[in-house]
Amino acid sequence: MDAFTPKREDRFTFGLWTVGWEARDPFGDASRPPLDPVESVHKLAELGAYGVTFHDDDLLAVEPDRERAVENFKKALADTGLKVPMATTNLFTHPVFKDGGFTSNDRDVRRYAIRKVIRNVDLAAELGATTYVCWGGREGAESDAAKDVKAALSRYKEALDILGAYVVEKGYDIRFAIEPKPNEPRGDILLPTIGHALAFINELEYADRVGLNPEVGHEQMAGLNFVHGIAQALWHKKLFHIDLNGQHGPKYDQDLIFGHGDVKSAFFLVDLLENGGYDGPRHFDYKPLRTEDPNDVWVSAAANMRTYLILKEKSKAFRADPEVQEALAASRVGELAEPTLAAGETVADLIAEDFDLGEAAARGFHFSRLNQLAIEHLLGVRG
Ligand SMILES: [Mn+2]
Repeated sequence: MDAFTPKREDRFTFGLWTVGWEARDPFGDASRPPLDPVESVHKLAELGAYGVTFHDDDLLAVEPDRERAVENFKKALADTGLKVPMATTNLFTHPVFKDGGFTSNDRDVRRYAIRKVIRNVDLAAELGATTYVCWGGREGAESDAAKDVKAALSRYKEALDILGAYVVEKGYDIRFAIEPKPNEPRGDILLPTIGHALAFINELEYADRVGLNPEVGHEQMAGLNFVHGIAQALWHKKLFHIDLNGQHGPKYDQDLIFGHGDVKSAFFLVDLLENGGYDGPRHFDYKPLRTEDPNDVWVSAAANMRTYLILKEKSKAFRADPEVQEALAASRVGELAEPTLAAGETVADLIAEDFDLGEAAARGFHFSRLNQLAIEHLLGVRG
């Protein structure tokens, strides 16, 4: 036990599919045996997690009978006190979804996909989940001739409108969260980034019930700044949930332990989540490396939470450092929060203003010093 030992109130959650990943990849078979969700619930509770999340199919890892699998899962939750804040649907593993779920060209498949979601939404509501994630991993194409993207977006909207109406009619306290991803498993996936998804949500019937579940690695696969994406999602009040993990730039989806990819981005992300108004669970969507044995899986799960808590401590020390506060002021970071026009000022006042262009252009912003202070906190030589 030390300062970085997770507690329930830290609200760390894990997908059953993370620790339960058997490590099958496109080039190799499983390197670990299936894991009983009951065991995952107990182990994660021991490690200090707050909750678990699941796809409908995750519950069937070792017990093919759905009713019995759900009973076993409920008992494990009751025995440990773990919560289920979020659930989601697997619309990607079964070959029937090879051209997508909500946006498959095959109308029968689209109808089946919506039924499959609804069945698990009922279970999610029963277990107390308030967020329902929609990751459209197979909603996409490899050929621009093969997909009418405008029609696909209409069908995507139709599915979310149907699901929105369903939860309203049932009186469920559930909001939907779209998870953007640029590619993999499809060559190109619809709603590839946070920005695309935010624009799409505006067109939905139940737009107030639909937000985002952005994932670190997914934005970084597109070469985008995840911290900026999260800040914009917060600005739109659409950060309903988050998937924390690690990624090394634009390549295949690595799903590394949180902080084991771009650690500087992870530092600023934790700083933003802790100070930027996000109050949802800190959810890890990572994959234990394929090289790891069943015991290593739990070492890797604990590493996610420990890294988050270390970065949270680093962020606090960074904010409290008088030299950082001075550097922030010298860089005019706080000045950006000040409206560009003063109260009562008019555009005419603005137009009439005298301005020394040369003097303003010569002012430095001193960002290098500020960034170095962040790096030094992160590297542990300050605070
Ligand atoms: Mn991922």
